[in-house]
Amino acid sequence: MCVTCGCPNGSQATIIDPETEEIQPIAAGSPSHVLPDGTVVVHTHYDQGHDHGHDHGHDHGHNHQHSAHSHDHHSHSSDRPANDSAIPTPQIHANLHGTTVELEQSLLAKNNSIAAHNRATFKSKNILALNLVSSPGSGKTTLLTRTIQDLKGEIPISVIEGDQATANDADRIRETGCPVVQINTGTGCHLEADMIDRAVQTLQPPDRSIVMIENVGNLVCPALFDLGEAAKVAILSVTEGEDKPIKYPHMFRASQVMLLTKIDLLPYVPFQVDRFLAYAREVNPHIEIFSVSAQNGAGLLAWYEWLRWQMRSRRH
Ligand SMILES: Nc1nc2c(ncn2[C@@H]2O[C@H](COP(=O)(O)OP(=O)(O)OP(=O)(O)O)[C@@H](O)[C@H]2O)c(=O)[nH]1
Ligand SMILES: [Zn+2]
Ligand SMILES: [Zn+2]
Ligand SMILES: [Zn+2]
Repeated sequence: MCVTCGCPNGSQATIIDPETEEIQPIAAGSPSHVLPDGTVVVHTHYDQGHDHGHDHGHDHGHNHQHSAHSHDHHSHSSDRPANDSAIPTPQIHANLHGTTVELEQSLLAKNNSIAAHNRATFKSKNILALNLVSSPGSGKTTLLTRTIQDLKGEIPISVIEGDQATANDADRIRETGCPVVQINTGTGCHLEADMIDRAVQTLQPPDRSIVMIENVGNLVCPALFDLGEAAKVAILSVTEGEDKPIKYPHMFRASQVMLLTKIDLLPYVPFQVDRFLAYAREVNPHIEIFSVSAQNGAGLLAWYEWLRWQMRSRRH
């Protein structure tokens, strides 16, 4: 479950290898329970396929029990319709019992430990992993395909594509000849560290390469989840308005780099670059900003220089 928006992500996440067209479920981050003491228990029911009521006997190998836990959800929820079965149970628990804080801590702690494992893997192979975060449609995939083409033969790049559904972006990346896996998060609004772990096992990126992770288009939830990347790279296009950094400060604070994209459209949209830079530095004085157009190539050399410099500083 996403601790920000409460969406029951993870339960339908899949990983797709476009080369083999093999689709596999990603098991972690699945149905979770908040026990009366606030402990969160997360486990997977992939091959169970059953509806997760609380009155079933847990005969499939969990290490927790629900005996102290037989309250009627509906008795608490006078503000909800009686047929609220679509609302995820852990969310109801957290709302009713004020355990949101524990839930957040437990889920993020689990994610962070897998992220640390990913980071160690990347470090041991001198891999630069970048987590591209933005609103939907800011131009992430277009920027990636152009970057891959322009740096071909110089720096090996592979891509982990995150979207709720379809393999469209992975197909676009694959056309450039770049190794790619697609992660479909189903109802989920962001990628999590365990998904990256699985994707890296499939991709097997070479030493001294770049792994670009295109996160699900969403300026809120991906800010919370460390994937083990070296840096989050926020992407904002000039059609979105210059005040996004102050409206979504967490995302811009969590990012070390920002690309202002689609600058070829500046003559046609009311976007004040100076004001945008001031807002961005207000929320994150250290953020590095590159203004680019993946369409006409403006500004891309500075972005490539940054990537080269990051790769050089990784050598040991
Ligand atoms: N004018 C202009 N259009 C661009 C540029 N970059 C991307 N676009 C267009 O913006 C639209 C969205 O681009 P994508 O690359 O699919 O954006 P995305 O961030 O990958 O989208 P999601 O994966 O759906 O979040 C497409 O129509 C692109 O052609 C650019 O630099 N200039
Ligand atoms: Zn969310
Ligand atoms: Zn429960
Ligand atoms: Zn995309």
